[in-house]
Amino acid sequence: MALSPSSEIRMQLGLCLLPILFIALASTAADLQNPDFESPPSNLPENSTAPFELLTANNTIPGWTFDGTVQYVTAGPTIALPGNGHAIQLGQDGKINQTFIANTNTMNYILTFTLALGDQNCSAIADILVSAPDSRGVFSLKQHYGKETWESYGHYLGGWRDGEHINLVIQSQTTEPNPNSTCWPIVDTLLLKGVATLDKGNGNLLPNGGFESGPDFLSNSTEGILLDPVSSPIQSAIQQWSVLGTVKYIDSKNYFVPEGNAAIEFISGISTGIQTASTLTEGSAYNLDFTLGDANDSCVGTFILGAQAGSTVQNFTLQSKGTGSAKNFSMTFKADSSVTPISFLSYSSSQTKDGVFCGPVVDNVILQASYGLKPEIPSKVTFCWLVFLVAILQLTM
Ligand SMILES: *[C@@H]1O[C@H](CO)[C@@H](O)[C@H](O)[C@H]1NC(C)=O
Ligand SMILES: *[C@@H]1O[C@H](CO)[C@@H](O)[C@H](O)[C@H]1NC(C)=O
Ligand SMILES: *[C@@H]1O[C@H](CO)[C@@H](O)[C@H](O)[C@H]1NC(C)=O
Ligand SMILES: *[C@@H]1O[C@H](CO)[C@@H](O)[C@H](O)[C@H]1NC(C)=O
Ligand SMILES: *[C@@H]1O[C@H](CO)[C@@H](O)[C@H](O)[C@H]1NC(C)=O
Ligand SMILES: *[C@@H]1O[C@H](CO)[C@@H](O)[C@H](O)[C@H]1NC(C)=O
Ligand SMILES: *[C@@H]1O[C@H](CO)[C@@H](O)[C@H](O)[C@H]1NC(C)=O
Ligand SMILES: *[C@@H]1O[C@H](CO)[C@@H](O)[C@H](O)[C@H]1NC(C)=O
Ligand SMILES: *[C@@H]1O[C@H](CO)[C@@H](O)[C@H](O)[C@H]1NC(C)=O
Ligand SMILES: [Ca+2]
Repeated sequence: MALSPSSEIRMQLGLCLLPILFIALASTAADLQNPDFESPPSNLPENSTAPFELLTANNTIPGWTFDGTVQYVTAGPTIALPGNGHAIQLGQDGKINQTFIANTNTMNYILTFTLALGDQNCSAIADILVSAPDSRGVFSLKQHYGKETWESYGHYLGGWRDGEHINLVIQSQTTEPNPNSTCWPIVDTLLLKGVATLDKGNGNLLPNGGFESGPDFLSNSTEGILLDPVSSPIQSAIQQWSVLGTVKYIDSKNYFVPEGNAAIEFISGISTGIQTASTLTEGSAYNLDFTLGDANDSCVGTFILGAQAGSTVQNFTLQSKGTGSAKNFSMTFKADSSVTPISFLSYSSSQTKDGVFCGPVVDNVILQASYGLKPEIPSKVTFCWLVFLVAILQLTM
């Protein structure tokens, strides 16, 4: 099933890449202070080599306020961290917080952070609650997907106006009564990314169809970023897509990515997927094009991917050798309602020889009206400037 989209649009898109790149650079967020805890707390015992230092009223963590049982962690033989440096363990009622100021150029904030466990010998694992005004997310390391003892997560934090003071609070949470038999989570390397509200208008009816707008990647990590289930496409770390099961946001630096810098790998087995919705003209025909691939992460097997648009459902298959492959597919459907849900679901469950959970990669999702002829579009230059101006308007709103 070959993809045959208008090459005219492709060319137009190529011409637009420059202004889009500029916008991406313009939308970096207000940074967090001491996001990786490499600036040590004040008044630590001199020359300490202990992996855990309990912080007291005599200590302060640069950039952060803390409360409850909080320990300063130094990576070593027993505790691995992504940057091999320092982190914070949130024990019983442990809590840290920092206030950042939302800035002009961005509307939505996406957080990347890493969780590790200091002790594997426990009957219960405490959760981490990440909260900000009108926003909360609960995470835990109960399920490991990767090969490291830590995992990085992406989380949609919220959207705020210029100048608003946002108090980011991270705290431990458990129902286990005995703190001694609880494994307390360690938090490290927080990255805050601001993204402008996305818009369609580049020949694709789906915003973020290439998954380029998502959480920031850690410079030192080869592990990708986990995205837990999220039912709202608005409150999703991959903007405009809700998540079913757990998916991995993968970067082209460490994985095979079919298009651009990022793609989605469905890792948590059967019924893992992503979903969005588009307002279409009822009764009209549309093409849904996408790339199905493998991430070059030794994930061998038969990948079966179900694509659904409204009531049209079709399965697509890829034989993966796990060495980085991609195939373009296309599905034509008639919109049976104006708001049409569009989803991709995995029907396969895979693990590498090392026990790393893996699966099909989806990227480059393009939804277009199916005229059989090329759609009418303005001249190249006008088209690019329109994309650019719309984006600028969004940024300055
Ligand atoms: C800490 O180490 C420095 C040099 O490494 C040494 O001069 C100092 O006496 C040590 N302090 C303590 C309390 O051991
Ligand atoms: C804080 O430091 C003072 C002086 O070194 C000490 O007397 C006190 O016990 C310390 N407080 C805590 C909570 O560790
Ligand atoms: C990346 O890792 C190297 C070696 O482990 C370390 O020296 C460096 O500080 C790390 N960089 C960051 C940004 O964590
Ligand atoms: C942490 O939150 C408290 C209120 O709960 C606030 O007073 C304090 O300033 C916050 N700390 C930082 C560093 O923002
Ligand atoms: C793990 O916990 C059990 C029961 O509390 C204890 O007997 C054992 O010594 C612990 N092992 C380690 C390595 O701490
Ligand atoms: C937890 O352990 C500490 C020392 O290891 C002990 O003093 C305390 O009583 C224990 N708490 C509970 C609830 O078992
Ligand atoms: C797609 O494949 C799955 C698993 O083999 C099957 O359960 C489902 O019915 C198939 N759907 C279609 C539309 O063929
Ligand atoms: C897959 O990864 C290997 C290194 O692990 C690399 O040499 C190869 O070029 C990659 N293949 C693709 C298609 O990216
Ligand atoms: C899939 O289509 C994209 C354009 O949408 C193209 O750039 C890419 O080369 C195609 N990939 C394959 C494997 O055919
Ligand atoms: Ca992409």
